[in-house]
Amino acid sequence: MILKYYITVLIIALTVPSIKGQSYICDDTPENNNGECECSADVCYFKFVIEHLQTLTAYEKNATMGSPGRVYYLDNHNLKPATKNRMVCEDLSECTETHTVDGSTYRSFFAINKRIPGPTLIVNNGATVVVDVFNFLVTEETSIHWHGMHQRKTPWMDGVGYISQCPIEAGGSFRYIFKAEPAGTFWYHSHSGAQRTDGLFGALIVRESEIPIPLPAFEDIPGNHTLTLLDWQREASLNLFVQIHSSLGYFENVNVDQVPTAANTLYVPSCSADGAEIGPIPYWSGIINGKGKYKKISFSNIDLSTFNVESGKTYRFRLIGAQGNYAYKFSVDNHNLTLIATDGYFIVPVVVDYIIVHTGERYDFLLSASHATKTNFLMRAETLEVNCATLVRGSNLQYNDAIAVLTYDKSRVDYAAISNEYTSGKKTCNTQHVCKVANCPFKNYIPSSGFDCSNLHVQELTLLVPPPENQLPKPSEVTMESTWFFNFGFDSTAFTSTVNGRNFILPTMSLQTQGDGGIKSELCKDLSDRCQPDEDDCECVHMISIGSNLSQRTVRFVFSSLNTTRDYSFAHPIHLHGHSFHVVKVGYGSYYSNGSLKDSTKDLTCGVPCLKAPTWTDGITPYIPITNKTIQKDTVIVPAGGYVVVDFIADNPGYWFLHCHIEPHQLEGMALVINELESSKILIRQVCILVGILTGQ
Ligand SMILES: *[C@@H]1O[C@H](CO)[C@@H](O)[C@H](O)[C@H]1NC(C)=O
Ligand SMILES: *[C@@H]1O[C@H](CO)[C@@H](O)[C@H](O)[C@H]1NC(C)=O
Ligand SMILES: *[C@@H]1O[C@H](CO)[C@@H](O)[C@H](O)[C@H]1NC(C)=O
Ligand SMILES: *[C@@H]1O[C@H](CO)[C@@H](O)[C@H](O)[C@H]1NC(C)=O
Ligand SMILES: *[C@@H]1O[C@H](CO)[C@@H](O)[C@H](O)[C@H]1NC(C)=O
Ligand SMILES: *[C@@H]1O[C@H](CO)[C@@H](O)[C@H](O)[C@H]1NC(C)=O
Ligand SMILES: *[C@@H]1O[C@H](CO)[C@@H](O)[C@H](O)[C@H]1NC(C)=O
Ligand SMILES: [Cu+2]
Repeated sequence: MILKYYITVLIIALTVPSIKGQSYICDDTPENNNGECECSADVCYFKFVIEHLQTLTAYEKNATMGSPGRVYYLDNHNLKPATKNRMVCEDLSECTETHTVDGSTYRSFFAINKRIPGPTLIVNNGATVVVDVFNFLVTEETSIHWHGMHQRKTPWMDGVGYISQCPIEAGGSFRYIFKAEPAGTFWYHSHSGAQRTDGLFGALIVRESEIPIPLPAFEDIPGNHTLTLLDWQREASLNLFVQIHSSLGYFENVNVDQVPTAANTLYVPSCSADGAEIGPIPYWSGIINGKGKYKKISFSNIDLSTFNVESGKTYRFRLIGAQGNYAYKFSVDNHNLTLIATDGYFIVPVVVDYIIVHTGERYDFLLSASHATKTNFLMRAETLEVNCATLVRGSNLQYNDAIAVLTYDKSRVDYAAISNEYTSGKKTCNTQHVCKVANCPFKNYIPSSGFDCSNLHVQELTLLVPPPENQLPKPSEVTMESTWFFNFGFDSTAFTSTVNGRNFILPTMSLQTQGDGGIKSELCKDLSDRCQPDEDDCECVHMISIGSNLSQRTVRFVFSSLNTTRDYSFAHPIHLHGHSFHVVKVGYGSYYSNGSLKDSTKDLTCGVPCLKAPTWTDGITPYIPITNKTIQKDTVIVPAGGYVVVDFIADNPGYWFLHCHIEPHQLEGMALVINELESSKILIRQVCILVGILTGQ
């Protein structure tokens, strides 16, 4: 057994040439760097160069660190230099691309190969993906997580700093090697600090070996029709997070825009239709594939991402939720969306008007380009925000969106037409024409809203391709011993983000590669009680172990968002690394007739405050059926006041991160580690070191 592992690793290591002299599909040289890296080989080599750049700035292509750049702004869709005093980059073609981002906000971002977001990697199902990451940041460490990849037999390639690897220090490099599995729409992003929200991410598309027959024929051009959604902030994350935790905001009246000057008006949350809180970081702007429009910038002075189609054809589009904070409700003016996949699994197609995408989730849809005359259409990702007091999306919120252009005319985007469409072309949703919304994070909208979630909740979508019966979890195997409850909330003493009352802190060394032997004192494991009964401080390395006696057996996680101590509630998108779980049940709280949440679910019980794992209220493990159509995902929204039950088979040894994908929540401690099948730990550790030696890491 051990020998088999060593031989496998040895073969991998020996077949992978060294970094030096490697020729890559993609790197940061201009000729290789068009933002789309497609590879159809069995082994695909990519190179990522990570550095800090400034928006609206051009740099010399051969500039060394510290060289000046030149600041530009958009004027009637042309870049105009804002600084006269710098002689560099007079000729834009001599320089790096100028990233206008939201057309307004001058700030730093993380670039991969000088891009925001990073390149779209496209590989075949089952390919070996090799990515050499060079950290050219001045001070910060980084790591890259391959969101949704199962990393079977390679848990140390999962890219979570201090959990699956030592982070890549400034100036350092690291080679990721993993198998592209499963197939579908995935993405990669930094799992160090909040770098992801500053642009350190990109799409990872794994082409299916075959498209299931029941789907209609469609064009699948992932390099052209993948949309990453990101809510964009005025400041880089570091400033932002410092501000959230300070009583005084640092905003001054900068000429770009009027911003609130009174600190206490800065972080007033908005709500979703069920009255649950959204925020607290106020919405600034949104970008799709790195481009968007800050609301105060005119349509003549922006550059939007553009997606080309030809009339008469049907296309596959892929939506990737890369947001830091806000869920988006996505639609395309004058077009229906046929939802066909989520998180890498085809579903029985459903036709909808809107798809809600929270951070970490992916949705694929088909779009029929059926129009003959009109050529420019808006693609909109709107926040779910309404005013908390009225539950109506008032005028103060109506521009809280991220937009892009769908065009039938390759030759040009008509920004004047788009400007007009922005205000007049939006879908009409009312009691006469009710708009269908997929993936609602609550039970439903009220009928008068014109929106309807019925039969389109995530647990109501069904798999198109049934997995073999022997790969399905077995509900009859589920007992108290194989069920874990995780309440995501703000019930710690300091009302910060926790799971079961515990603020997760990173261990001092990487669990996967160094083992947990040295950090026993930092661990908290007993979920039946407060983590430190005698102290207020509940920070710890929160880890639970799925013991080897559950190997190949069904494990159940119950994610909840119970609001027990404060008069507010929150929907959390929860992501588990290393698995695609089956969403067997979603439970909701109770609601008033105005749609607002009345109370949390009564199916679960926890203390007040909830500082430990909840339990089933009646003390009995419910039998929850599963079928071979039950949806599979790796990220799922837990409704405010409700819960989600997910089942999976414990068959992937490793230390897997489980966390809320809202970045400030995750960083404050709404996270924990799953040590799956502990028995393989020592084996994995040795193999890991061996890989390191052989690949020169
Ligand atoms: C590269 O740098 C040199 C000076 O080091 C400069 O003369 C040259 O113009 C630069 N080339 C480009 C393409 O920016
Ligand atoms: C993708 O878009 C580019 C730019 O619009 C276009 O040149 C290319 O032909 C498109 N690819 C396919 C396969 O249609
Ligand atoms: C969208 O779907 C609805 C209901 O199936 C249909 O009535 C409508 O014509 C479709 N609209 C477009 C633009 O295809
Ligand atoms: C919704 O209805 C409940 C019960 O009537 C009321 O207490 C609550 O204030 C209402 N919420 C809003 C936002 O109108
Ligand atoms: C899926 O379940 C149905 C109903 O139980 C069964 O008829 C079918 O054979 C199953 N499919 C597979 C692939 O196991
Ligand atoms: C697995 O073993 C642990 C202790 O080694 C025990 O606490 C747990 O109940 C066992 N689980 C099952 C499902 O038997
Ligand atoms: C839970 O949230 C709802 C909606 O915000 C609120 O009405 C209720 O009072 C909260 N419950 C507690 C115990 O705070
Ligand atoms: Cu959260």
